[in-house]
Amino acid sequence: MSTISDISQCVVDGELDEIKDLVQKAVDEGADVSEIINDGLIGGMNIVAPLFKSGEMFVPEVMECADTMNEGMQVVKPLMSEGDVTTRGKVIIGTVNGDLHDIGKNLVVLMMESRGYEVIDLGVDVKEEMFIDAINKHQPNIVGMSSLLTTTMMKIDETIKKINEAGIRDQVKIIVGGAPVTQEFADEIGADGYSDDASTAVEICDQLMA
Ligand code: B1M
Repeated sequence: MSTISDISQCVVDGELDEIKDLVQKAVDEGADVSEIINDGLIGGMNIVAPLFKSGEMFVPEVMECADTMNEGMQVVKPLMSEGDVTTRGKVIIGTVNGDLHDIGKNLVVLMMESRGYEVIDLGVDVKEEMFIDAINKHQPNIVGMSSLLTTTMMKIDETIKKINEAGIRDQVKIIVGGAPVTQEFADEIGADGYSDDASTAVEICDQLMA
């Protein structure tokens, strides 16, 4: 097995203690930084994503894989130049106003970053105006909103209405998700995409970007 596939396997296995040495080994062997990132580190997460989707991997394991990928990135980050990672598009994402749940949203962020999206994570309890300010500032292709409470679900609707009122709705595609959110609700409030899991969220983004 090559060092690159060892790196990818190391991410899949979530071997946090081993990844830095392996990435350094690949660097010492003269591997391209882009190859280490895209085929090794991101490659590993690309194996993890469908396993998570099919229920063969669970949240804590996926978190370990992501931590391992991020740890490996620390070695190559200082060596990176423009073009080493292909950017698929820019996404801003947040958990809506009044809602502090971020485990699912963080998984979505992780999967998006692993797929090559530039993600600006606004965090939790993101007020409607903060989404609007972020759209104006970062000019994203996609806006993602997460909600875990039936009470905050309506904040997604309110945020979309405010984005409409601000006259910037046609600048972005909107994807929504979170445990109480359904496809019917997404359609009702005029979102462009909905997903009930992190892997499908990325597939929806790919479709929205096509
Ligand atoms: Co709270 N909580 N919680 N909670 N919490 C729930 C959601 C609840 C269902 C528990 C219950 O009562 N059975 C319930 C909501 C009931 C309802 O509204 N119908 C609830 C409640 C009531 C509350 C509080 C009000 C409790 C209280 O204080 N009385 C309070 C509210 C605080 C607030 O937000 N203002 C509260 C607080 C908390 C903690 C802080 C303790 C903690 C959150 C910690 C954190 O996130 N950092 C917490 C937790 C952990 C949960 C449960 C147990 C787990 C949620 C979770 O992380 N799931 C949850 C019960 C449950 O779901 N079984 C519960 C794992 C995660 C991977 O799944 O978030 O669904 P999920 O994300 C998935 C998909 O939904 C999707 O992809 C993800 C990955 O596959 N997805 C997206 C998510 N966002 C997406 C966005 C997308 C696309 C897909 O596009 C943008």
